[in-house]
Amino acid sequence: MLIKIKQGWEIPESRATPESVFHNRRDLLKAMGMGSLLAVGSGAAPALAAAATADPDPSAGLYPVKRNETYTLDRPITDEKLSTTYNNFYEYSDDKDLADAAQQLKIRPWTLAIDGMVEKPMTIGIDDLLKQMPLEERLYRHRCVEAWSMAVPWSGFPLKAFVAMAKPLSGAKYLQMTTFQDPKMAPGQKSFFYPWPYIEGLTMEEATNDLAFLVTGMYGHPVPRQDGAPLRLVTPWKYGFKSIKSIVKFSFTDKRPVSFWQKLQSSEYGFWANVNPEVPHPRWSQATERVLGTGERKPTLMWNGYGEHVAHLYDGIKGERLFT
Ligand SMILES: Nc1nc2c(c(=O)[nH]1)N[C@H]1C(S)=C(S)[C@@H](COP(=O)(O)O)O[C@H]1N2
Ligand SMILES: [Mo]
Repeated sequence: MLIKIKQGWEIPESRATPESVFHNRRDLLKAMGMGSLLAVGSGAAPALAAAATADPDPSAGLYPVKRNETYTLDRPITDEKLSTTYNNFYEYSDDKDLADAAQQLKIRPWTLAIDGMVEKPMTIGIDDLLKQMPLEERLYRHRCVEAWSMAVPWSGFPLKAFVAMAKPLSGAKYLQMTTFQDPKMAPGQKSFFYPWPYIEGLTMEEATNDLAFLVTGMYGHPVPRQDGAPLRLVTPWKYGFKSIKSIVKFSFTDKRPVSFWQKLQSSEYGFWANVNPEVPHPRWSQATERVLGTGERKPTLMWNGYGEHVAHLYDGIKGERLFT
């Protein structure tokens, strides 16, 4: 068998991911015959079988929901077929083409834990939560740190409505969110290379900003597994990796969370990760973005175009890496 190790300059733009350094390392391990140590990916056949048998989503009857017209786009909505087949979800693959593999994700029963600095820790089932929360649709731009973008009609509810229900104590400064961990239904988690589970965090001011949105649907349907069913975050003024998928735990804390990507590569990924076209990633520019499905490159907007809603959150913060 011929194994070709890709050189950095041979990696096409679509693979200029935050993780391309790690791809190179993986390729090297594979070439050394140590690929089994990595144990990523289940292969296409089992994934397709899982797709055929995935249970239907019991929340389907809730959608479509009424659009909140406050949030408007400067570009067409990305084709649903594209945004649901070009994904980042490392629990399933480090390639974009993971929608079939993600059908292994079992989305019921699905229980959320709320713990840490709250009046009373609790758990709540996703369907009980859906009954209580004010569902609406919002059109948001979605900008990955890899410099591609989409425009998506998400359905869900403001994170601040969830925070109000959770009743955090006044000393809570951050909200830490955690993805499920179960290598049996997420083969990517068999890789010891990544610091599972996926974790993300926001300050309480960010979490209670109007824009922060918990997503349970998209394009008028329940959110598909590959996009983070049954519940994922969307913070459109930040790079996409902040938008943690398939959340199982919300922890209120006075300690700043250290996220998955930060643990892996803190020289490139930090806590804030706000979109700024003038601050390049260490390995590429953030000045423009590839608008998926259009063949077009557009200048990237400061705060991804959401400055009127969020710029003030950062007024008092000096000397921190707000944009990486
Ligand atoms: N649990 C988890 N959440 C995640 C990721 C992931 O690998 N695992 N990838 C992040 C990244 S890098 C991006 S760009 C977005 C992608 O969301 P989408 O596939 O719905 O476009 O999800 C984010 N949330
Ligand atoms: Mo991303």
